[in-house]
Amino acid sequence: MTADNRQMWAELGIDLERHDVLLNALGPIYQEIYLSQKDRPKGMGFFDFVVGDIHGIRVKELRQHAVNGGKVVATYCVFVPEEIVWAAGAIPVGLCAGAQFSVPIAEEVLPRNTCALIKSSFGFKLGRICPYVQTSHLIVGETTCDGKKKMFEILGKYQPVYVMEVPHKKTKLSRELWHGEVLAFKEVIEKLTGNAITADKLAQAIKLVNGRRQALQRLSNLRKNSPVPMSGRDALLVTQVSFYDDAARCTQTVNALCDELDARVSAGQDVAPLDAPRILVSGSPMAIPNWKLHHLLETAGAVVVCEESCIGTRFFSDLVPENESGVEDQLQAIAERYMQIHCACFTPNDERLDDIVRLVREYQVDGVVHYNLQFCHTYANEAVKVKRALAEANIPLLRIESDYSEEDAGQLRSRIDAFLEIIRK
Ligand code: BJ8
Repeated sequence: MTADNRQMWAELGIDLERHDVLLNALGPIYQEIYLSQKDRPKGMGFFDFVVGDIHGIRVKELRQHAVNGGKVVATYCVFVPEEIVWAAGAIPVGLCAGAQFSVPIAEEVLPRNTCALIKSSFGFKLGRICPYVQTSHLIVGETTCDGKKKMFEILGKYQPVYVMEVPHKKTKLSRELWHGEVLAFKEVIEKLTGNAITADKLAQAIKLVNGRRQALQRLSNLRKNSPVPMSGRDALLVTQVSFYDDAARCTQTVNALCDELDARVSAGQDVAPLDAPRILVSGSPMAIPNWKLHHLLETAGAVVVCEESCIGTRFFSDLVPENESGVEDQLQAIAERYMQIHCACFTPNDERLDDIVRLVREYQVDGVVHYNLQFCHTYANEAVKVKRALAEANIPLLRIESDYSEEDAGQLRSRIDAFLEIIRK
């Protein structure tokens, strides 16, 4: 914790006392979950460094961007089309909302029976403990679920918030609505930055974001190998960091990591015994530093090989076509690409069921763990259909509902042990 950083946080209005408690708690947790792993790829060193200075270097870069007249746009959902933000010369940053630390602060205002992701993100603002929130000029919310959309109304009292309307069906009418939302968002960002979004700028931005998606796809594909060349925890961390790191640098570091993993695969180097149960985690996203489930699974002897989630395949699976030439067609292509995200806020959302079964086959998965945050009604209800689909395909399933606290860790561990026992038979 440098004096330099402390001064920056003070200037950003951070509650330094609270913030110290948060950072001091993060170190030992990271040591236990990440640094204690054996035979990690060397390329993970970069991500360890980023987490080690989680509120330092990147925040400085964003502030420098602001000093140079640029804007920072914060988001909470993979539905917000970041290409538009980049194309206007602004920087998008996916806000972390995975810490229990900020939950009690949020509960001073929000109902307790709200999902942890919503409470955590709101608590970071209310408690003034996140320098990314403090650095951002605009927070972009969305109407994906009721809890989020009502929280954004309250958040708007503390910081400028713009909310995009994400439709809840995938009909022609809904797609038209979403297309209109994407057009409106372009105007909002142009007004915020004072920069016009041209076809050239948009083409560059599409390429930039696609490049990062392709790097993450490459990483994900490497996890299809048996033996698997990296742990699920490490893969989760890489995706989490990619939400707020610079996109070009992220593409570079992830590709460098993949080069190393290629060599590991050729050498047959593993991170888990060949007979370790291969797990697909599906459901609610896990914002940084929510590493609980992966840690429990992998310390119980399993290895997580894929996440059907917004910190997994839903984030990077689809690219925006790069062959459109005018702004209008590019925006249409962007809108279409985002409508391929199969979030449980949609009804019906059977494409997600197909995805899960397909991913089980592609990643040689032995069992699925369906994860939903407590009080998340969309994922909890959709789990009923996931259960049916997996039963039909004869794929073992464990349903887990949890929050960010450690209170249920013992109980979860017992359930995970029992599930792995069944898979091993
Ligand atoms: S596209 S998954 S990132 S909305 S867990 S806040 S749904 S009550 S996070 Fe999500 Fe976008 Fe969908 Fe992905 Fe509400 Fe559920 Fe909480 Fe959720």
